[in-house]
Amino acid sequence: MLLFSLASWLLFGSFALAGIIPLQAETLPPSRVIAERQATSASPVPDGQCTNGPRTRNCWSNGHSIATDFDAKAPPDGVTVTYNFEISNATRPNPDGNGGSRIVMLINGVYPGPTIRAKWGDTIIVNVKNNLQYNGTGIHWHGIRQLNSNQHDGVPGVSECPIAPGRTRQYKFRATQFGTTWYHSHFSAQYGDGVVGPIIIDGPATANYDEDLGALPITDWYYTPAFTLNEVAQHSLVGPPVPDNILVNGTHINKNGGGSYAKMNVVKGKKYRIRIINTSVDNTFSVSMDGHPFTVLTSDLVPIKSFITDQLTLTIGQRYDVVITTNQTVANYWFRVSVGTACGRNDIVGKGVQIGAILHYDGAPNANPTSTTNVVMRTTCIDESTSNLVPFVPNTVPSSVVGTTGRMDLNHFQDPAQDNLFRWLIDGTPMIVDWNNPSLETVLAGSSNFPPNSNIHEMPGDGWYLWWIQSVATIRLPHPIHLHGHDFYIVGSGSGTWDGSTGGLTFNNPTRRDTATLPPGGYLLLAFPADNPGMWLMHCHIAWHASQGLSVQFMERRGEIAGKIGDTGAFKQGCDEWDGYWVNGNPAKPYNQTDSGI
Ligand SMILES: *[C@@H]1O[C@H](CO)[C@@H](O)[C@H](O)[C@H]1NC(C)=O
Ligand SMILES: *[C@@H]1O[C@H](CO)[C@@H](O)[C@H](O)[C@H]1NC(C)=O
Ligand SMILES: *[C@@H]1O[C@H](CO)[C@@H](O)[C@H](O)[C@H]1NC(C)=O
Ligand SMILES: *[C@@H]1O[C@H](CO)[C@@H](O)[C@H](O)[C@H]1NC(C)=O
Ligand SMILES: *[C@@H]1O[C@H](CO)[C@@H](O)[C@H](O)[C@H]1NC(C)=O
Ligand SMILES: *[C@@H]1O[C@H](CO)[C@@H](O)[C@H](O)[C@H]1NC(C)=O
Ligand SMILES: [Cu+2]
Repeated sequence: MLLFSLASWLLFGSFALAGIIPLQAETLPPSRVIAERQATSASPVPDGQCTNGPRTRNCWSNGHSIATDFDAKAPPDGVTVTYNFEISNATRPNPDGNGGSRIVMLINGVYPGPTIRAKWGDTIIVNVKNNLQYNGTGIHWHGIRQLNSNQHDGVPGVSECPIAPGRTRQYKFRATQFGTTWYHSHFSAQYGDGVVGPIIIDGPATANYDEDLGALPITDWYYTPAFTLNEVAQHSLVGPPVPDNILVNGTHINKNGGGSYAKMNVVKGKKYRIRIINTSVDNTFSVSMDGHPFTVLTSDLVPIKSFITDQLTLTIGQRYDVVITTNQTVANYWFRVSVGTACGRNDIVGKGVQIGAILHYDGAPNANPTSTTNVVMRTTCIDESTSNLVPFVPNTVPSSVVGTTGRMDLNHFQDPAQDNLFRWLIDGTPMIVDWNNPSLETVLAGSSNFPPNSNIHEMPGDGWYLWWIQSVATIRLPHPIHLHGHDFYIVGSGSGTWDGSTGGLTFNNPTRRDTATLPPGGYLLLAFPADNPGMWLMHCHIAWHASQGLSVQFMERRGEIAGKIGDTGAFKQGCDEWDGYWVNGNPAKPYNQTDSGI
């Protein structure tokens, strides 16, 4: 208690006496709390016992709290949570009520897919059955660390063979971090057809709230199936097709005014947590809530020192958990969404309809809001400033990592001889996986004979690595870069070419997350330690760009991978099933692999 001032002692005296330190983001700087509660690897002091509640969200249980260094300390003991997914195609009306319908691919018949909910430390099992007639599948648990469980990362052609039609695969992994994330198919463009849903891992938080409204996935929506559009995108001279609309939590109005907005129901005088996820295929969004500034708690699965803002920009794959205070007049308020038109388009823009959702106070009429705002909604596609995204538990990247920088040049190529086939290139090659020969299979066989276009980068040692992604492309677009198996630390980013100097780079507690945007025509410097043996993908999360090859894979501590995976029976069975189903270029089959496969 030494570090508490007299004022906070008086304010929170009774809690403090009971050994509980409530965290009030507005009044108590998080830095103080961290001094009080932090457990570091250097000093593994167990956190005090306290119970998580509306006014003590920084607490968790059994010696774990928001200040626990989740890299250094094992997560709490948990239980096993099991979900069963069946993926089927179906013909459904468009969720924005535009009168049309289309073929979709759904998990258990719902869109977005079922929310997976577990607690920090739990083991999650998901049995995935592929009921699709012709497609393989594979589910990736975005942002989940998969520590020593590479074979459950769900990337066809990298960590598994796709799940063949009629077959079931069991994924099993531990929730070593907490917060909000999502899962999606990693089989070609399949998630754009509906195979996507939220994941919530309950844990402590850096600000208090009364109630959790749950996940709010925001996506672009197309009236045409993703596989059809993917072919268009791969041969387009004018860039990818324009999305027809956006959906907030699976619903929206259409440009003619039909359909309905998502509604968040609240009562006056409370604090609510909302978990915003960008599950787009192509669009970046900015979001704002009239009269209700956001207290931001996390960026991706990393708790941050909470800050207040009236607007957030999310590129694909990114998440922000926010708290709003319902301290306004009982009424309806717009949750506004703007599209990042600096990097993409959406047909709903400029049609005279409000884009977004509704915050509905109990007691207000059932009507559209009339609220207004002074916030000028962004149309840019750049990340939130890293100066706002300060991890709650600090980490330091050793500056010596600059000595081992690995450069990757990003470019593109369009081939007139192949019907203008468009490919994104890393160091001259697009990454194209071979579904029948996932790179993990090659490693397990003790071979280095990877298929061409594998774009493998080796991380042999157990230290830190710095990866320098440099755009040398004439098409200058932002790319949301996502890494599997790790969070990365954003040591630097900027426009133009990095000059190799360390001036302006951040080594002391840099922003840590799993998705960050490469600025148009610029560079991104990402550091992470090689502490998770496996084959891990790093790719652009714009689905079209991933299909067009914008990806690499890290081969991390190759010699230890087999030992971490242990029993390879399920892995081998999955490949036997797939090999029995799929031969690319088999004239007897209705479809071929035409893209990167991821
Ligand atoms: C499922 O997809 C196949 C192939 O695209 C199609 O022929 C069939 O009609 C679809 N089934 C439903 C229920 O939409
Ligand atoms: C997957 O299914 C879609 C829709 O039926 C089809 O267009 C695509 O070619 C299929 N892809 C593969 C590789 O089977
Ligand atoms: C989104 O919809 C789901 C399912 O209906 C619901 O549980 C959740 O609370 C909604 N999210 C928000 C933020 O309202
Ligand atoms: C999602 O990300 C994409 C691309 O990064 C972006 O264009 C879109 O505006 C984002 N959507 C939201 C709601 O932030
Ligand atoms: C409402 O709560 C926000 C914090 O979320 C605060 O910034 C604002 O001053 C409050 N407004 C009123 C009228 O109390
Ligand atoms: C798949 O590729 C093979 C070999 O190139 C070709 O004969 C066949 O027609 C293709 N099938 C489809 C559906 O495009
Ligand atoms: Cu991209």
